[in-house]
Amino acid sequence: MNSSKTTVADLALFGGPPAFEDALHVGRPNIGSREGFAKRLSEILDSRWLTNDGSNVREFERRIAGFVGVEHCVVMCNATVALEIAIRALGISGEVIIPSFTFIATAHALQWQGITPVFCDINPQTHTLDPDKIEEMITSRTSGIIGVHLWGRPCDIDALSEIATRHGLKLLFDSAHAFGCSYGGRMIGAFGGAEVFSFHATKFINSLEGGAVVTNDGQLAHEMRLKRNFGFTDYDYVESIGTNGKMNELSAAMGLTNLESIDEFIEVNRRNYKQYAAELADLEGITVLDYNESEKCNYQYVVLEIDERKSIVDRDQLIEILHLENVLARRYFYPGCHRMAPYKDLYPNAHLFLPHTERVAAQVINLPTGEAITPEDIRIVCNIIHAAFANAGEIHKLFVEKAAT
Ligand code: T4K
Repeated sequence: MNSSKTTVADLALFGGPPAFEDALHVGRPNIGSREGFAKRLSEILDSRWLTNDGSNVREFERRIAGFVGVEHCVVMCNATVALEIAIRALGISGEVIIPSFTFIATAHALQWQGITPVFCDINPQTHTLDPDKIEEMITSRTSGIIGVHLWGRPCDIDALSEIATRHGLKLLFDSAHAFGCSYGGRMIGAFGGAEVFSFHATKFINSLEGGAVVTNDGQLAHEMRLKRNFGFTDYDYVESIGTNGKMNELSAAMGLTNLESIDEFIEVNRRNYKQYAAELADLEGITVLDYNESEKCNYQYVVLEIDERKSIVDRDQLIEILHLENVLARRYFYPGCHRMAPYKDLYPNAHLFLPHTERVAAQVINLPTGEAITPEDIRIVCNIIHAAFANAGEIHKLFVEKAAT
């Protein structure tokens, strides 16, 4: 292990010992009070009520709705199924406009049920749907828009709402990253027809696996509850088509426990983000994506943009350098949904409309954060990046040699 790197020989790329013995992951779960979770777990086992609208699920729904300031919350087994159910309950069909620069689940939730995702470009500054590009993608088959609050940074909700209203389209938000964030002083969750949160293990508030749809539309919430449980309204009466989207009691107990630590998790994420931003501030061509701190932010992603026109080390070289040091930085959401199966074959020309998506997807790196990462870990990660920049000439030569062999 070598936690301070200066010369080229110090880098694992050139045979030096890796900076970390154990891998540093992006997405290490935050874990709240172990005693609190153990107590809830014991109560669940005593009650022998393990799933299907149990008391922890109901309490989790009440807490989320109260926190966000909406009337209804329907928790589900994960956000992908929550998206699928929300899409069906909203009556979305035909074509739906979404960004390609998102996790694949946003697109799959549509395609899975025979709805065509139409990929729209992003604004390269915000990384979210570019409202100026949406209208040219609307056809007679378009029934909705799904905006994604990527990295917890809200879409231009006002512009999207205006376009959706003017064209009579349903507006749904994939808010998987944006629990605890606000837009114009209102919590994310209160916008559009509905919004979907993820509580996957890698999210800053996790319920092991889990998701939720929040809405102020009572009828929509009722339909989603039915669809979450096969369409049952009574023991042997099915009112509509449905699936199994239920959250179990253990997940809800984990979610409730973690929700009690939300302020601490945000504070740790904020501290980590500030440290990365400060330690990488002087590197030409690298930007740590910022948050609008006049709003509430969860700071759950530390996102670097490597501008290939200015940086002396490129994105993929830096990823390889970090991985060899046991820092498992990620390229979320490379290469964009439009370049993944099945979309790359279904819509082979999509890239022609997505120049900003293509460029941003080739520039982004996500660094480890959350409560599993210490200030010393961050110092070491930043030291590796500084050492890579200080030795860029040698690194460049090595990559050229590697490419030639
Ligand atoms: N919409 C958007 C915009 C999303 O980002 C997501 C999910 C969704 C919708 C759908 O939400 P869910 O249906 O998942 O609720 C991860 C997550 O699986 C996914 O939830 C997340 N977004 C996406 C951004 O990241 P992977 O393939 O990177 O996950 P995985 O399981 O490989 O975990 C990443 C790393 O985290 C691992 O390398 C190690 C670490 N890890 C992971 C788990 C599960 C741990 O240390 N402990 C763990 O328990 O997609």
